[in-house]
Amino acid sequence: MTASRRLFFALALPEAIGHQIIQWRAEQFPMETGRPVAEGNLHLTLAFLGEVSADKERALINAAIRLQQKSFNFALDDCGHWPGSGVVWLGMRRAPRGLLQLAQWLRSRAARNGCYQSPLPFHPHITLFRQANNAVALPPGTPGWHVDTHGFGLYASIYQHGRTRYELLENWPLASREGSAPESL
Ligand code: 3AM
Repeated sequence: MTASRRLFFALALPEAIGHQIIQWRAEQFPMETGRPVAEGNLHLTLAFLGEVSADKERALINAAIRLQQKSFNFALDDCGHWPGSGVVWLGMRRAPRGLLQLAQWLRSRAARNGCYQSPLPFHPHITLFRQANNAVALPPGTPGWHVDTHGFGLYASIYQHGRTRYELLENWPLASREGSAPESL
């Protein structure tokens, strides 16, 4: 019997943008802000699934395969601090409908498969720091990175040797938009 794994659905960031975000973070925030998220771990969570058995994981993969959702894009033009959870995040002032639909769909499939879903509204974000428990001076703006999203993935969160790393287990493309430019990332 395979042990359960801690899973979540997420969007990865294009490597070049991840790199720019890390540079910008180093320029804009003092070291003592909190525990910085490693470049390779930057992601936008769509649905957190918790500890999932192998059977449930298969059911969720089979559901994700059938998803019909068009690709979308967004600008990372917002930044904030949630003192309660100690998270400093990068996000967007206006989330595109495609992103909200995708997250809603995955969350409802997760709930149907018995994965507890938080009743809090979905606020799409990329965590930059954790354990940011003191006041944080936020930068006046962000460079507004433009992200084209063409797919999403299922990730396992693995805690090993005092570190968390995320392993991509499966990924799925999103359908191209009518008249959209070919993949540019
Ligand atoms: O990086 P963010 O915050 O977007 O916070 C965790 C991370 O997302 C979130 O799942 C992602 C991968 O670990 N997460 C962890 N535990 C959670 C929980 N109990 C959770 N989200 C909701 N409920």
